[in-house]
Amino acid sequence: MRPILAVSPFRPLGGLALWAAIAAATAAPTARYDLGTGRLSLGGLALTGAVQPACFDVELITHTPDPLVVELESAAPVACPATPSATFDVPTGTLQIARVSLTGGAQTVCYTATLNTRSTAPLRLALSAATPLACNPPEPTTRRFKGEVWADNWFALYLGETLVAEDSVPITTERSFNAETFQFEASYPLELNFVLKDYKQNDSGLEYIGAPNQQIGDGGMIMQITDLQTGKVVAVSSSAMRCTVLHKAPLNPSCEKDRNPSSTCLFRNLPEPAGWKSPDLDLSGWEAATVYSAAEVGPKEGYFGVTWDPTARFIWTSDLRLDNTLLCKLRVPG
Ligand SMILES: [Ca+2]
Ligand SMILES: [Ca+2]
Repeated sequence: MRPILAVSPFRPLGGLALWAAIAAATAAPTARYDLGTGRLSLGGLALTGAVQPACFDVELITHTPDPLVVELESAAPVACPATPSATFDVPTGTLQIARVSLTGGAQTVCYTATLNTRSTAPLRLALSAATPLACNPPEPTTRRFKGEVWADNWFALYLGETLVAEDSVPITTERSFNAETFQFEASYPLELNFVLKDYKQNDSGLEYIGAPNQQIGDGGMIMQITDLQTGKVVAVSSSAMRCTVLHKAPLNPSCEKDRNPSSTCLFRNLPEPAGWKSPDLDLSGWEAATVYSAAEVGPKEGYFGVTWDPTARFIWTSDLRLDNTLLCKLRVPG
């Protein structure tokens, strides 16, 4: 089925209310015509030629297939984007759609389209021209985000494969408790990939070796990501994160007070799985992050300087003490 059909008599619109009803535009420049339902959705139509530009999201419904006549079903005012996907020129009564995708057929087809007004009550449009286009998806919109992370003892955050932030205190520091606040540019979806490390003096998994307080240290992490365009927290640490353990020690916790724990404590240390930062990674072998209370983690310096969203929780894998190096992933659809 071709979307277009005949050149229809041109007839400009009369009243401001009607132009306003049809003029429209949104930030995502995509118009869609669904063959199955006959709906033409203009996610961004700008009114031009008026004293003041006005923008709307518009929904039109097909009336007859030949020539294609559509009627305005709804129109909602929206903010005017810099480059609207569709424009309605008030003096000429011409509706131009930069890109309309035809769905509901065997395959999606895209066109640029021009429609002329046919009648005013209810508003009807007849498609007078359409040019096939490649169906390229719209460019993702880049936004600015703020990240806040408190880790016992160290973290690195990758956005996909790209390092975004790293704990400023090296993991070789025995007592390192600090929060990091940082900003980064990204577009949804966000693929958050964390490396988390609890401090250990060596592969024994112990800290303060040889001192009276020689012990098995524990971990913990809390984080939140804020979309600075909306001011909303869009990601937090929770059981929605999926994690896997790379370094675990001691496997025999009874070695904790041994005089030579570096010899007697057993450990397991796995390499990072190939491609673990990929959004397509099979997470079936990864565990859901375990949520811990503040009392269990015992947050220290840095944690108290951040206003945490109530949904942000302390997480780690299932063993706060023996699991020393983790990888954790979270996808934020946006
Ligand atoms: Ca530990
Ligand atoms: Ca620790």
